[in-house]
This record gives sequence, C-alpha cells and structure tokens, in this order.
Amino acid sequence: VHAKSDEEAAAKVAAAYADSGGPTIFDKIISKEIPSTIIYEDEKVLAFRDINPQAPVHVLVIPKLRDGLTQLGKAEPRHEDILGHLFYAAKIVAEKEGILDGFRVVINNGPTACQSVYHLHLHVLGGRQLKWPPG
Ligand code: IU
Repeated sequence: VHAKSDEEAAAKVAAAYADSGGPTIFDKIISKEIPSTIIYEDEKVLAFRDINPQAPVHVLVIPKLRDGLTQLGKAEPRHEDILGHLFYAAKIVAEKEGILDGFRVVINNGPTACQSVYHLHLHVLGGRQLKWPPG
C-alpha cells in the first residue's frame, strides 16, 4: 500500500514539473548524453531498455522530437504520422526481442495513470506470462 502511494506521489511531483513542457531525462537519452541500451532507432524514433524493467523484456519507444507530445492526451491531428510510426516501431521491437507471440504495449497518460516522464513513450513488455488487468 505504501509503495503504491509513494509511486503515485512521485508521479504527481514529476507531473507538476514536467507537464509544463520542460525538458525531461529522455532528451539526454536521445542525445546520448545518458547512455541507454538501444534496441531500435531510426530518424523519427528511439527504442531503448527501461532502466527499471517490469518484465524480462521492457523497452520504451519514444519520438525523438516531442513536438508537444508530453502525453498521449495532448495529441493533435499533426501527430498522426508519428503515432503510427511509434506503434510500428513497437512491433519491430517485439520482433527483434523474440516476443511477437505475446507482448503488451502500454501508455500511461497523466498522474492518475502513474506517468512519470512527460515525453510520450510506449512501453513494450513481454518475455513472461502477462496478467490482466494490469494494476
Ligand atoms: P511512465 O509511464 O512515465 O511511468 O514510464 C517512465 C518509464 O521511464 C519508467 O518505466 C522508468 O523506469 C523509465 N525510465 C528509464 O528507463 N530511464 C530513466 O532514466 C528514467 C525512467 I528517470
């Protein structure tokens, strides 16, 4: 119970800072100032291993250019192409990681969903039996 409320509190603090559209840690991952294990990269997206994996495979897929996409709920018509590109990149990641037979793509939107980094990201999870519903 405590861990969950701590997690929610941390997400709300992060939201107060980051939902303003300020820089996030992902900028430094994109610029490679902070190293990450890259699974897939092209001109538009970067996919790298989550630092705190929730499954044997846990990869984040992000747009290199945030362009206002702090969260999915801020999507506008101009984002349709990048949104499609992100989902196709998630499939490429699943294929590369050998989990095409069973994987999950998750987007946490906002503090209530425990979003902690305000740069849109798809979580690609797999490599174990996933349960439903998620917590
Ligand atoms: P969320 O959906 O905003 O909660 O997901 C953010 C993810 O970013 C979370 O799973 C973190 O473990 C992950 N992450 C990371 O991979 N590297 C970092 O330096 C930081 C967070 I900060």
